[in-house]
Amino acid sequence: MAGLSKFCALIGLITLTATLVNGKVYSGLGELTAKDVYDFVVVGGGVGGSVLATRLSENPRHNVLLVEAGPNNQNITDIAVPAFFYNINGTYTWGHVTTPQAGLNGRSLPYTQGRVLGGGSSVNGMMYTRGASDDYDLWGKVSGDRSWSWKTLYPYFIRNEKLVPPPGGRNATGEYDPRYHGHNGPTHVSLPWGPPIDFDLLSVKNAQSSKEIKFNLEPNSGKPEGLIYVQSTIGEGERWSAAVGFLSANVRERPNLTILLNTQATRILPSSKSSRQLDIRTVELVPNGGGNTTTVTAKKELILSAGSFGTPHLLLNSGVGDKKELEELKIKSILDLPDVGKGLSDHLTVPVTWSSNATYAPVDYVAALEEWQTNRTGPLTEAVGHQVIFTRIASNSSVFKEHSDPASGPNAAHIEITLRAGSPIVSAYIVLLTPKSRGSVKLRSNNPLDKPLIDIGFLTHPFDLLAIKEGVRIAKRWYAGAAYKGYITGFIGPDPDVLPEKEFNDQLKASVGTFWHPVGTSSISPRGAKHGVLDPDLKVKGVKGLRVVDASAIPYVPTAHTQAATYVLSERASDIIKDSW
Ligand SMILES: Cc1cc2nc3c(=O)[nH]c(=O)nc-3n(C[C@H](O)[C@H](O)[C@H](O)COP(=O)(O)OP(=O)(O)OC[C@H]3O[C@@H](n4cnc5c(N)ncnc54)[C@H](O)[C@@H]3O)c2cc1C
Ligand SMILES: *[C@@H]1O[C@H](CO)[C@@H](O)[C@H](O)[C@H]1NC(C)=O
Ligand SMILES: *[C@@H]1O[C@H](CO)[C@@H](O)[C@H](O)[C@H]1NC(C)=O
Ligand SMILES: *[C@@H]1O[C@H](CO)[C@@H](O)[C@H](O)[C@H]1NC(C)=O
Ligand SMILES: *[C@@H]1O[C@H](CO)[C@@H](O)[C@H](O)[C@H]1NC(C)=O
Ligand SMILES: *[C@@H]1O[C@H](CO)[C@@H](O)[C@H](O)[C@H]1NC(C)=O
Ligand SMILES: *[C@@H]1O[C@H](CO)[C@@H](O)[C@H](O)[C@H]1NC(C)=O
Ligand SMILES: *[C@@H]1O[C@H](CO)[C@@H](O)[C@H](O)[C@H]1NC(C)=O
Ligand SMILES: CC(=O)N[C@H]1CO[C@H](CO)[C@@H](O)[C@@H]1O
Repeated sequence: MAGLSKFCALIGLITLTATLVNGKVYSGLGELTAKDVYDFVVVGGGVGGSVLATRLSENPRHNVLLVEAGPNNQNITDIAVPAFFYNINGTYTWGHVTTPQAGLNGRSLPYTQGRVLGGGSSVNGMMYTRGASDDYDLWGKVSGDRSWSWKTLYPYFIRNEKLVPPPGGRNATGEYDPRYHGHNGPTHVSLPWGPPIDFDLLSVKNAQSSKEIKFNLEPNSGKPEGLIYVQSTIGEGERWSAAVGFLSANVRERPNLTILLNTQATRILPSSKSSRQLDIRTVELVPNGGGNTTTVTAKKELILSAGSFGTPHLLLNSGVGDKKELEELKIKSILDLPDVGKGLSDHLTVPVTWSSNATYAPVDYVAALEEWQTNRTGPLTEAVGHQVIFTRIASNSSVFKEHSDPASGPNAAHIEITLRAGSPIVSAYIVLLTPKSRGSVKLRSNNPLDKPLIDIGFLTHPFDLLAIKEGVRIAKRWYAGAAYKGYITGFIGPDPDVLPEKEFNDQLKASVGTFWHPVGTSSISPRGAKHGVLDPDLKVKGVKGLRVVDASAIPYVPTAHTQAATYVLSERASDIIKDSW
């Protein structure tokens, strides 16, 4: 409780009113003046928040404040260089660690989340995958509002994207289908700098003889199944985050947009007592590292875009959540919404390896960094391998005798397999795209500056272990293909068909990780439903003035990496909000 009393002692409320407007980037709360007044206040400058702040301030009548807990994203080499994705340190992340995982023999996992302008898109692996059309149609089904669907969101994918040539400008014809891409949007997407190497060509050859996995020219058509070339949010040889693409220099100069960095939102508060409906447009802010709090009230709407952990954390701290659970922590309930923080859905992954007979010259990092600095080309413009596989578990698999198929539909893959050349080891991540396990985000205490309790719930549903085993078997069959003869010399494992079951399961549980795709912690549900957190227009149920626009609104994790889904959700949300004012 020491933290709490310290926090309370620092509270000295300053309330901001009045009317002067000037677009700025403030590096701390001290620079915000009591004269500033905003129509919209957006909390969290990640994917959702960057899109919203930019789109809403396109209307010169709207004055927007974007609040971000972390620092600016600009001029940071570890962020800008795609290959340095693995180096990004705690300066730009939250340092979360999960609770001990019941499904993983009690192991806790470190859980990276961006804490910098651009949020996840400033620290992520940059893969650009929309997922299956069925994933988006499922949003419509579970929210009772068919205006969420692949068909209605498709124009937003196009509006969001600018397909650009690979770094260095090589011709990537034959690795994608330009018909499915946008060419004028803020988010740059490209094929890899390097042309297909021998390893990639072997994969294409293997797909020609595989009955199970065929080459698919375009993963982002809504039908991603097959062997595909990776597309990434990389432009001009640099990471193209939401902060780069949306919060560009021009946008930062808009008089109607203020970006407030290094400032954490701690609570949201009711704004008017006279309103019959609970009206929440006020946010309490604290400088990064502590200090006096300030409140800001949006004239029109407060929008939470703090991500799948940050958004439920903020709602719960404010008394919006399960009343009983909050009262146990001595937090006054202002709205009983039991599903806040529940329904967390994420992608688990397990690494497996093969021995290989190939030889590759290692990257010369000194030369590569010089090339990147001089020309924005070279191996450092790539973060992951050139190809992945999206595949389904066969419908006659024994897994489906015991469990119903969780896939959103026939276009959705159950398993992703990453492909990456290596010598003398070829490794792959097997990813379960359709988990049945669910986790939660809860509070550790009533101190809003304490980190939340993040329980990712991995392998708590028996389907997931069986399904990931099937994924390992699919990968084994793939590398046993004729094209790899003399290249792949053996499966190292862990092998579910060789190890005793318990031994395999224990090895798997010891190595399971996340692909960092949490969603569903403040999910949309039908208007009037008792379950869920948001109405289909992303308004918090029963509240006036408050919406959530980030990955936490997505009810089930798409069968893809989640930034593209978050981009389209936010693009459409910006139109919904603009149209309502
Ligand atoms: C390591 C990693 C690798 C990934 N790889 C990929 C990939 O290759 N491809 C892909 O498609 N997706 C990937 N993702 C996922 C993708 O980045 C996320 O789905 C996406 O960023 C979600 O957007 P969001 O707006 O919901 O949240 P975020 O982008 O996380 O933004 C939330 C923002 O809110 C801020 N915030 C939180 N709480 C507060 C608060 N109280 N006050 C003020 N600000 C706050 C945070 O600092 C952050 O900037 C990866 C994610 C990670 C972490
Ligand atoms: C980033 O670097 C460029 C070029 O050196 C400089 O013009 C710009 O002011 C820097 N921006 C920030 C935010 O430091
Ligand atoms: C993290 O990396 C940045 C450069 O990106 C560096 O300035 C900072 O000192 C590093 N912090 C730690 C704790 O290593
Ligand atoms: C790229 O290559 C394709 C065929 O490989 C060719 O048809 C096309 O003209 C090339 N494009 C450019 C811009 O050179
Ligand atoms: C906090 O507010 C108090 C009272 O207004 C003031 O004396 C103190 O200097 C402030 N502290 C900081 C860190 O600004
Ligand atoms: C940069 O590109 C130019 C032109 O292609 C080339 O001559 C030069 O060697 C490159 N520099 C580095 C450091 O790779
Ligand atoms: C599933 O069907 C395929 C043919 O479509 C067959 O090769 C395979 O053995 C079957 N698997 C099981 C578990 O029945
Ligand atoms: C490894 O490669 C060499 C040369 O390509 C080949 O002669 C040898 O048979 C390969 N070994 C295996 C185990 O496939
Ligand atoms: C609300 C507000 O401040 N609107 C201003 C936004 O910026 C334009 C110029 O781009 C001004 O004309 C508006 O007054």
